[in-house]
Amino acid sequence: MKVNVVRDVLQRNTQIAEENQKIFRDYNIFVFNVMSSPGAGKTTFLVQTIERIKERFRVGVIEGDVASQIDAERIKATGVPVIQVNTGGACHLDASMVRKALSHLPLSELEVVIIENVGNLVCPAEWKLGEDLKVSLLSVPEGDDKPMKYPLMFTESDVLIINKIDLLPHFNFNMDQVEKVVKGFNPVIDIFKLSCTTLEGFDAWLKFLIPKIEEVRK
Ligand SMILES: Nc1nc2c(ncn2[C@@H]2O[C@H](COP(=O)(O)OP(=O)(O)O)[C@@H](O)[C@H]2O)c(=O)[nH]1
Ligand SMILES: [Mg+2]
Repeated sequence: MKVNVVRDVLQRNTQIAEENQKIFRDYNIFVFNVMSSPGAGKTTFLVQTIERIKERFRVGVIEGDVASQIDAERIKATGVPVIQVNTGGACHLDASMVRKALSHLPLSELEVVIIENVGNLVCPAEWKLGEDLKVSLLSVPEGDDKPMKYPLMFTESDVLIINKIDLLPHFNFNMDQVEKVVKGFNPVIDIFKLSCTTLEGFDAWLKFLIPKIEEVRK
């Protein structure tokens, strides 16, 4: 009855995620969960986003990783509170890990919580955390076939960031095809093409994000 056990675990996770969502609403905190394969640029994307919104909103971060404090240290350098969650092998964060991390964040002082999920293009897609927005990153060097090979991540996400567009001249990456395939799975997904290094395209992401945070603050 292995299949049923997996289903029950996911159902229990969804319950805890709904409770997390209630906590976020009680505190008027906007939450987004950033997912991608390792190295697509999640931490760099978080740092660049935080640097551009931290004067306007009070931000906290939950960093998910199998091991180490490396990413938490990078986030700490921006000056915002960060909690590192080490999953000890699990390939994704689940809602109860997020709940535990919340007890270490100063929720009454925050307006935004950003969650960096464990680097993996498969597992995190299935696990709700209670977030308002699921953001997936795909970077140019990973290849334009990834949405076709790992469709769930792209069907579950509200936003797709196509990162490292500064590297387009060096890779055979068919942008039109990626957009067409992803919109085919998920017609309502918002797609932003940007570089976290040159910051080309970054403003469009911020113009999308800031009103979403303000909406929850009302
Ligand atoms: N050229 C280029 N490199 C990037 C960009 N974004 C991130 N990187 C680099 O990609 C590597 C992995 O980034 P990181 O943020 O650690 O990815 P994560 O594992 O998804 O958190 C680092 O060497 C970053 O400097 C980008 O837009 N362009
Ligand atoms: Mg990272």
